[in-house]
Amino acid sequence: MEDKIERRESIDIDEFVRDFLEPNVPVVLGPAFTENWTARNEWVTDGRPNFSRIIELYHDTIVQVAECDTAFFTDQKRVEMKFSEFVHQWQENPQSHLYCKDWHFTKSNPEFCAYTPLPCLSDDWINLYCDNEVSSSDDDYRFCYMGGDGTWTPFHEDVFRSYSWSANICGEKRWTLVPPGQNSLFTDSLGGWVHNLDDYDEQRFPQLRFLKRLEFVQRAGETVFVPSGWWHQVRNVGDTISINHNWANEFNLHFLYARLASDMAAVRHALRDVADMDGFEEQVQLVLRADSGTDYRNFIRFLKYIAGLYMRKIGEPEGCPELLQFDPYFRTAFSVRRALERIDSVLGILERDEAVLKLNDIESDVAKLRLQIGSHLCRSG
Ligand SMILES: O=C(O)CCC(=O)C(=O)O
Ligand SMILES: [Fe+2]
Repeated sequence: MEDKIERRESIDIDEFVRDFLEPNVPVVLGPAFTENWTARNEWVTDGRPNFSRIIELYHDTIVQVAECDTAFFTDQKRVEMKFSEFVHQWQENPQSHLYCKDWHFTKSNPEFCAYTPLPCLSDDWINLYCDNEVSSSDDDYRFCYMGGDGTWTPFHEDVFRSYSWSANICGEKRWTLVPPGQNSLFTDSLGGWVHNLDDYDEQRFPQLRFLKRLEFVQRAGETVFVPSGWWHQVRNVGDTISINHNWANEFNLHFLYARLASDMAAVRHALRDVADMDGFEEQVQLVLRADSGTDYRNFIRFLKYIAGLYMRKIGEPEGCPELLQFDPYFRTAFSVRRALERIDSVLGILERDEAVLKLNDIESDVAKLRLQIGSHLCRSG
């Protein structure tokens, strides 16, 4: 395992797929990729946040603010407040380590276009699905993070085991990224994991010192690609603003499925004493949805939606407007086939998954979708 993060100042889509998506390894992309972003030009003056401009854009929006010094289960204590109040408290009392996180800021002011995702990071099925198929208008995976020196995010793996990318608008972040396959080193006998890699109980995590990690600094303007299943911890140096997305496509679909399946096994195990009751399978899905943010039905709906777009694209290459926003140029006929083949391969595993076999409606959905994909692939081959 290399102990240095790769950095690239320029990259095309095929190189990004070959060097980072397919092998599932991280990279830092240089500041030139974001130099034209409105956020970088309007939100920063002399390397520091331009608060009056940002408050003008978002003042009364309610944001979630973490108190970084107070752990709360696996996260930090969170409170809600107006954005302008958050900035006021941050400036008045930087030692309080308040960190505005997971803020769906594009929903707070849809007219203002702060950024455009980098081409190599824009093939994003999660936000495509949320924009077009999810009824709650709040739901997307586009976020802004803002906080002063010493604010930080505890050790975690991203939602659904998705990818993330994180672009620094100003300030610096110190990242620790942990290559997959080492969970036993940071997990205790009860399944809890370490909160802070820089300050932990050695009795509880005696193996943690053996953890292989990649440590690096992300500077203003740089974008970090975080691969699927790489746990990470992040600490801000100076006043820091960043924009990030969670995202997925055919290259990490199997990670998303594996995460869902293992979350479901855990729920099944937790509910094992009532396994005989009527409606047990539905109960498992309900708890899964509450714990993991999704369930099998939603995952299959997601696959069906994305596969539907690509099947349409095979039939009418110019005729799929939803896709244009996400892949204006790089879905060649070859990569459309690849997307469908990989969706089909996950569906093939799902077909034999215990949960699918027990939920009849899903079982027939999966079978139908596989037939449809199969016939489109035949026609296009
Ligand atoms: O910047 C942070 O504090 C956390 C970012 C993060 O966890 C991510 O981009 O996945
Ligand atoms: Fe993360």
